[in-house]
Amino acid sequence: SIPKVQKAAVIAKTGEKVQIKDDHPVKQPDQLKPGECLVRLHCTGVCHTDLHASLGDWPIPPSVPLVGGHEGVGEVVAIGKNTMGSPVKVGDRVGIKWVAYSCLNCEQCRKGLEQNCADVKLSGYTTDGTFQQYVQSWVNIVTPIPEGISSEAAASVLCAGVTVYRALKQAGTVPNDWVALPGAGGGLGHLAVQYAKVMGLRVIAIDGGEEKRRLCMDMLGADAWIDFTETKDIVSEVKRITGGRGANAAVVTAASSGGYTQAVDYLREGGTLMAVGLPAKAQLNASIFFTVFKNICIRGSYVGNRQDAIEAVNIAASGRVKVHYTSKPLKELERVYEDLGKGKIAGRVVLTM
Ligand code: 8ID
Ligand code: ZN
Repeated sequence: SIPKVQKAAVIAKTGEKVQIKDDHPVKQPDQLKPGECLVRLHCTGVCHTDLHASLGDWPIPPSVPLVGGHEGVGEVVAIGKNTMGSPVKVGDRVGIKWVAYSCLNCEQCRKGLEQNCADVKLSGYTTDGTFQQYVQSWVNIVTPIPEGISSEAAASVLCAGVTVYRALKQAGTVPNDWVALPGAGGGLGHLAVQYAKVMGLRVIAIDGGEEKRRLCMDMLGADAWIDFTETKDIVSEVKRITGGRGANAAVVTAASSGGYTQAVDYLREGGTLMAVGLPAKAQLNASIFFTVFKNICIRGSYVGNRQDAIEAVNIAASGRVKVHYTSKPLKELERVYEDLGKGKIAGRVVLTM
């Protein structure tokens, strides 16, 4: 009972509006190759990356025509014939993340850098993603979703959660350290606030506007707030909050280069700048002198591997990290992009199918 056609949000060419179709083909079970599966989606988060894909504003262009989306949760409805040793079976609930496929056998995969696999396929970028009712995926790559968390609550953990969880793991902090989070009120950032608290860190949330302040301070338990739209000197504000010493780490999830600008200056000696946000054509501007003199580590962090996904999802399922989301129907996608572009979304939007 797999339908032949489905609802899908399709970008014909980058820079064009998404078209909502109701006659988009569904890959049929007998078309699945060994190792492939078909997932009927319950819902999908909308990441700022999907907006970058639709605009085509990154140095590496997406494949078009494209169905975007990479924060999906649904259930396996078919597995390709002759699939050996599948870790999932029909009926299992699974998540679709940014890394749709990696070979698991190349040097980078063996090192755990599945996102840098030479044959990687990216959901909603180089292969069709989750802005549709049925998505084709791979049994070894989907993320099992435990009980105790709804599909809508789990969806944005698959990209936003995994990404900030891994970046925080790599930030070289110890409990009670201060972490600054530019972008704290957005999709990635609001989960970073919570994973940072789970790791025992003290959080300086940096973002703009009253709604995001309330989210970070009253609902997520950040320790301090800086409004980047009002504060003239963010560096001295971070120093004041940290008793003059500066933050031990910064995890930048801002989708603009502005969020990066002062980080090297407000980090204390030995501090780490984790680059996560991906403003389209920006350069990282940092003082070489102070990067050296203060022993600053600048490090990029790009989504996460299967293990990062399982860890991030399990923490969310334990109830210690909650996605703050608004549900909308798939047909609202274009309007969600407009709001994301204007920085108007606190937390996440999750689309229902
Ligand atoms: O693997 C990765 N590294 C990865 C994974 C997923 C997403 C990277 N990303 C990238 C996205 O492509 C995007 O560029 O991270 C960025 C943030 O994604 P998002 O969290 O989905 O976007 P959002 O919900 O729009 O949140 C961004 C927040 O940044 C704030 C905005 O107000 C918004 O709340 N912000 C901006 I724009 N400029 C700021 C500044 N100068 C700022 N906050 C503080 N200071
Ligand atoms: Zn994403």
